Amino acid sequence: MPDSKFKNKTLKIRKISKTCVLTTIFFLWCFSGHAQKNAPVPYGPVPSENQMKWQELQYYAFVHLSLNTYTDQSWGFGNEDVKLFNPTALDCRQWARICKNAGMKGIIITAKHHCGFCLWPSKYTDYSVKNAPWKNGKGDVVREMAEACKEYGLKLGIYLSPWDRNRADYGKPEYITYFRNQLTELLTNYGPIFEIWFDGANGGSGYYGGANETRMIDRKTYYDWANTYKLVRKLQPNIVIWNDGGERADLRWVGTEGGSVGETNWSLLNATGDVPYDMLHYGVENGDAWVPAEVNTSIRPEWFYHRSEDKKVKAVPQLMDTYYNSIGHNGNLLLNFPIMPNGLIHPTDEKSVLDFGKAVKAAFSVNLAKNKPATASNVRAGSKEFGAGNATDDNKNTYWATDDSVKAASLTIDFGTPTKFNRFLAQEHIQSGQRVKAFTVEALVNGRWREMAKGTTIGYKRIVSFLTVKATKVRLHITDAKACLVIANVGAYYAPPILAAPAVTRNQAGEITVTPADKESVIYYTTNGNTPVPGSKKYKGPFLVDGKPEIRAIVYDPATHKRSPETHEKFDISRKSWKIVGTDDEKAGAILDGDPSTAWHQGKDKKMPVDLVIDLGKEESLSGFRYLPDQGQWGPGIIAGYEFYISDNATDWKLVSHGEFPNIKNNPLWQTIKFAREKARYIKLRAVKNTENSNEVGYAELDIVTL
Ligand code: FUL
Repeated sequence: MPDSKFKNKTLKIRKISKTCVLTTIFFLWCFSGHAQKNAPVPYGPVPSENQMKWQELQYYAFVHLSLNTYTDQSWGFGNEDVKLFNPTALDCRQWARICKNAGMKGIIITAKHHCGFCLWPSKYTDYSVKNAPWKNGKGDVVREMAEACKEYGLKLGIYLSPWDRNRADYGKPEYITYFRNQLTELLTNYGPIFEIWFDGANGGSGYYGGANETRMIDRKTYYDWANTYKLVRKLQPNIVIWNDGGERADLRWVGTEGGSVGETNWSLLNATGDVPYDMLHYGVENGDAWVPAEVNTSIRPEWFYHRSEDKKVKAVPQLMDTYYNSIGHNGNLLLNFPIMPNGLIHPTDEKSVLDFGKAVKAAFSVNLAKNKPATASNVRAGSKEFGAGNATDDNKNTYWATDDSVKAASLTIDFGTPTKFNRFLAQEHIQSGQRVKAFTVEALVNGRWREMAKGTTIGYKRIVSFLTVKATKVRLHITDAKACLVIANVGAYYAPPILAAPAVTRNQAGEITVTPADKESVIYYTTNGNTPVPGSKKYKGPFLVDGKPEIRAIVYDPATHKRSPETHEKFDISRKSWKIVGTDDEKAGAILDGDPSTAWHQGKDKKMPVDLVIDLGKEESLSGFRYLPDQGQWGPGIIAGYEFYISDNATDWKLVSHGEFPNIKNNPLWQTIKFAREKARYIKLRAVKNTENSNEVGYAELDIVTL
């Protein structure tokens, strides 16, 4: 881990020496003899060899399997019965086959989640597969995973939760010995491990050997990370360490499990000090340590399998968005599969990820800029060795570089004939440091340059998207950088339209809006329950429907006659006559506007509990309520603990439901709570706790269930 200046210097020196050797060989082979002294000196922190190899993996899988799989929980308490674990059809080869076919390079398995249950027969606890009915206690999921990875040429990674809600000694020094013993087992007995994942969720309530209490630890000091890291690196010298919280590791979390890292994304952090959300999400421009971003997200809303999510598997458009927002934003993508209780990946998840792989291939297998003539406004020392052609030669070890004094320059690629494209990709030679701060992409159309996109950082890989353009040339114009430019690769691509099921929303007035994923397509819809086909009503803009409407819509590409899967939305009663009681803040309307991207907040000036009262306008027959937290990233005020009341007169309230929204902090999606049917005119959602233990409460939407 580049956790000290000393280490950084060592890495730089090592890197410089490596570059020197390679350049000398290259130079002796083809040119004269002074290239080496002209190569740009690495600027700022650079990746270690392990980080570099990791960065090149780009895309790999997470698998979540534990006792939670059998209890329908997000987090086990630690007292769940080991006898529940029985994945009768478990087939790690199925997981590996799917991952391989999807284009992934490795799999990280949850060897132990927060509940403490071990997927391998650890000799340090009874809370493991060895006491489960699966394979009569003779099974070892980690072993089967390791063998399957080997067979399919995938790398193996391990998730080991530092927090253990089962252990009686959690919170005491003895637990650290236990934790390290387990680490030693995992890092010794299963071959090469490419990544170790130390989850940041730490301390809280738990079983703790029967104590059933809350135990807090100091996540910076309790695990003595420095020595734990030493052990990890001794056992697996080629590993990279992921750690959210505690001591800085090789890789960083991006502050969200939603599947994106900032458009500006520096692979740098400071080696010491706190790392608030914006540093995680955007990196630190002048950070003194190389700590690149790994975007972890699940193919379903939750990490563990829940049957209720079988219809919520992310489809190609969402996964493509994730792709552009992770790999396209200088991050690596870690995509999770929740394993079913029978031990397999669900067929819907399989189809989705394979379709996603095909869509990535369709978009990025033909680089229209490859080997095309390229020129640059400045070339380092005027030397061919650093010429523009190095960025289009399909060799990531050669690069276009500018003179030391030149931090803004352009690179032009000549397609030769008018060429259709809608994506542009650029890569810095990050072994020389991350430098670019701002750039634009321009296309030459009918003799005039048109700006197609602009961006900030580039890093290992940056992809920008724009509407399809037909142009004879494309130009990458870097307008600002920390030091001279070192660009290893550029690419221009034509990504065919993705025919995704469109989004259908309804505002408070009852107006329906249909939004396609791809602006370049046509929408057909029905409101009478019939299947939409080309020839049904063509969507021209928002329209009004009364009652509890059923909207079915598709997206259509007239060029190929292909159509998207259908969106089928059944809305509950209209919220037209609803009123938010007790506030005259106009912005409160965001709660009822049907738009998940707008939100209202209250509570800053109050103390928990914070109430939201709504007058439904007339008595309704209720069987539940739905809450969508603020989908924004800044202080969303997510309700964690709630009480839900109903009333006829807004004075006498009856409590009909209360509890916690599990894992809502990391997965702030729609929460649907059902209760025994009741009649009422007023509803009250009382926030008793938010995820940050502050008083702020945010709401994107609130709805009721009458169906
Ligand atoms: C989170 C955990 O709490 C989730 O359960 C999941 O394992 C995810 C990958 O990390 O912090």
